[in-house]
Amino acid sequence: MDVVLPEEVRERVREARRVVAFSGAGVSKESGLDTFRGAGGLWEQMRPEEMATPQAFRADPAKVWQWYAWRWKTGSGAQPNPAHRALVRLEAVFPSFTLVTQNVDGLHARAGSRNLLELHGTILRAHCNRCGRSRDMGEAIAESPEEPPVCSCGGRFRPSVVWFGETLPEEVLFRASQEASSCEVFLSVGTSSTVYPAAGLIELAHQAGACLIEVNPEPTPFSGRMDLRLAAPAGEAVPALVDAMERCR
Ligand code: BJW
Ligand code: ZN
Repeated sequence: MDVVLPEEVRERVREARRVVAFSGAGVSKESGLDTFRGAGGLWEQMRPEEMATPQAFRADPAKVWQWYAWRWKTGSGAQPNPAHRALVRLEAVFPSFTLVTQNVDGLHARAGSRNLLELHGTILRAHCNRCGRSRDMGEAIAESPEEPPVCSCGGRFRPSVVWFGETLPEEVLFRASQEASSCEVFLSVGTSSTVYPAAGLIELAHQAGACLIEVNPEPTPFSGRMDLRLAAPAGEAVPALVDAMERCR
């Protein structure tokens, strides 16, 4: 795939010092991981409130633990794809580049992204719901695959992800909001842009006058505000877009 940047976008990319990319589940689709919403998505098989809420964990900890153990296993067998790898290259193109992800799968870090903010936590860690002690998720699953292991304090371990109704890690959200409000180019990749406060970052970048670029085969609530929309899978569109961005610097 070849991407030709419209003149106004090329100008903004050429001048940009601060750039933010914002990613969602669609970026890991071509690594073999399911998205949440849409055809074949995880929420087609079950409702979010059955799995991704503190109430669900209290009601049936074993069911929720087993679902995350399955997701951890699928994720640890997956490999970063060309979209993850192309996003790493942007760190060398702009003086400041921040990757803000909603994904918990750890694939951006495994691809080599370093300036990375994980808004919804990580499935690679677990923590105690009483004392907060943190441990490796793989080790916790190996010790107790069927139900959440019990902590020495009597609490239970849970995946270190952010469920509905829970607040996002304060410092991470603060830094992401600052980057979105001060960037000149904002690239949104593979997210339905429907979950808040994460999706609000697009709004912040828009208010700050950033040039907005979206990569998603399907339209999102923010598509109408984009300066450039690439309706193609991330694994094809992101490497081609990064090539085009590099060419105009
Ligand atoms: C491709 C592709 C390819 C496919 N290439 N693209 C009413 C109004 C407004 C807000 C609320 C409300 N009621 C409740 C809220 C708040 C709530 C919320 O936003 N709800 C909305 C759904 C309405 N938010 C929260 O609860 C947040 N906390 C909070 O607000 O705290 C304050 C508060 C406290 C108490 C009460 C109220 C407020 C927390 C949100 C946590 C989200 N957690 C999850 C689960 C994480 C753990 C896990 O992984 O299991 O995070 S939900 C899930 O959605 C996950 C994702 O990070 C997140 C976003 O999804 P994402 O990444 O966009 O994926 P999809 O599947 O939606 O989209 C994939 C896209 O990829 C699609 O567009 C495809 O087209 C595209 N695609 N193939 C490129 N090859
Ligand atoms: Zn504990």
